[in-house]
Amino acid sequence: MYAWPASEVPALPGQGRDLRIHDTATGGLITLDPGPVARIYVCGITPYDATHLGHAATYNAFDLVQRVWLDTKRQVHYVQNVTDIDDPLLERAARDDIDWVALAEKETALFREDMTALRMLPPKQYIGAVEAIPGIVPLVERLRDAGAAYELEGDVYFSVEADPHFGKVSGLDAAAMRLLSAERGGDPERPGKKNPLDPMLWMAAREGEPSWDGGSLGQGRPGWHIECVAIALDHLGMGFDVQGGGSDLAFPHHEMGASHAQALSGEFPFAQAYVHAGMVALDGEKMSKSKGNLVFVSKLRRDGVDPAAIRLALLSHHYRADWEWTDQVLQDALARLERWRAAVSRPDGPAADALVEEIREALANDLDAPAALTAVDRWAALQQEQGGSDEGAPGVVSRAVDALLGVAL
Ligand code: 5CA
Ligand code: ZN
Repeated sequence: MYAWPASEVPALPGQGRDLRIHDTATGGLITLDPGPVARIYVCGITPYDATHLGHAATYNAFDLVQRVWLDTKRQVHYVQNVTDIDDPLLERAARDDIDWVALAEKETALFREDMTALRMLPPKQYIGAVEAIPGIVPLVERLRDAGAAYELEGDVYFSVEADPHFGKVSGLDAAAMRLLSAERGGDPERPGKKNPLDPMLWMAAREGEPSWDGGSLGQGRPGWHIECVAIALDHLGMGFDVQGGGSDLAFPHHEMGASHAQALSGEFPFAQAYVHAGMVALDGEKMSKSKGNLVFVSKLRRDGVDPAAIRLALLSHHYRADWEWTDQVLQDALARLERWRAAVSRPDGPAADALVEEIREALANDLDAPAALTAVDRWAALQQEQGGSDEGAPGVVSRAVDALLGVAL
């Protein structure tokens, strides 16, 4: 699948810092040590509805990871998927009496436009679940042949016991896992499973649902976790630097994905760090397509809201915090954007080298975007109150804000 166009990332004087980031598996901050090509996999959307601000906040966090790495003069190998076949997509298509393929294409196209408008750097590979099926089937066959998967009435399940490291991503106990599994696409109540937590790898064709040739697995479609594993292993390999997504993916999705990959390869870990963004809420509840309490990026854009202000609104919260979208959040971002634009539109200003270092330091410290915004606020206030005589400074600030925060002034 094609992704979306990259906005330019201006070069900055000096050199960025290595990223220290919170890893869900160890429960603390770790300093990543990527090679010359840093590798990141970020879980993509299930395209049955438009991109809401919760999605945008999560992709914003991982866009910052990319920008910090680029600033250290590394290349970034970024891979993202699109879950373009799954139950919610089929259910929504049936509800609205439309073709599920057309629905997925329409919402994926809108997502690309939203990402472009928000200046999110695109993945190098943007891969749909459907196009990944030929790579998924042999992985499921291998797991089955190694005894790490078993058949139940034509469906194939992964046996969580096959991975000695199972549980290390989320650190949850069995009872908590069972609750979340039921909530998030698992089927712990199904009779006949070896362990109630075992997730599906391959679902045998169901009457009236789309299915694909699964070789020795028979006609069917892939489970959710193996989709991301197949795509990540194909393009990044084991031990890549960051596995990213919202905190609702830590269990079961990233836990199961890590176990699939570790059972397949015999290696540990699947990813060096599991990084999770907090949940954005509206009216006191997590914004979610199933609840329908959504603010869409595309709707704000249609209403004429500058995407740079939407981005500033996202940046004004730490990525790990759960926070609430309110109109005030957007009003504050619009006011900030106006102040910053006024400050950089002058021909000269207060020296900016220290500011660039402050933004770098803030982002390298577990992506502390709010601290970076405060630093720019201070420079803009100084500009407003005292001005300055450094001719290059406004240009340096607008390039730094673009390169490191993805905000075009
Ligand atoms: N296709 C799968 C991942 S393989 C999926 O979870 N799709 S999604 O469309 O439901 O979510 C896409 C991303 O947005 C995920 O990382 C998810 O954790 C994140 N996300 C969903 N809702 C919110 C929210 N309210 N706040 C923050 N992030 C969210
Ligand atoms: Zn995923």
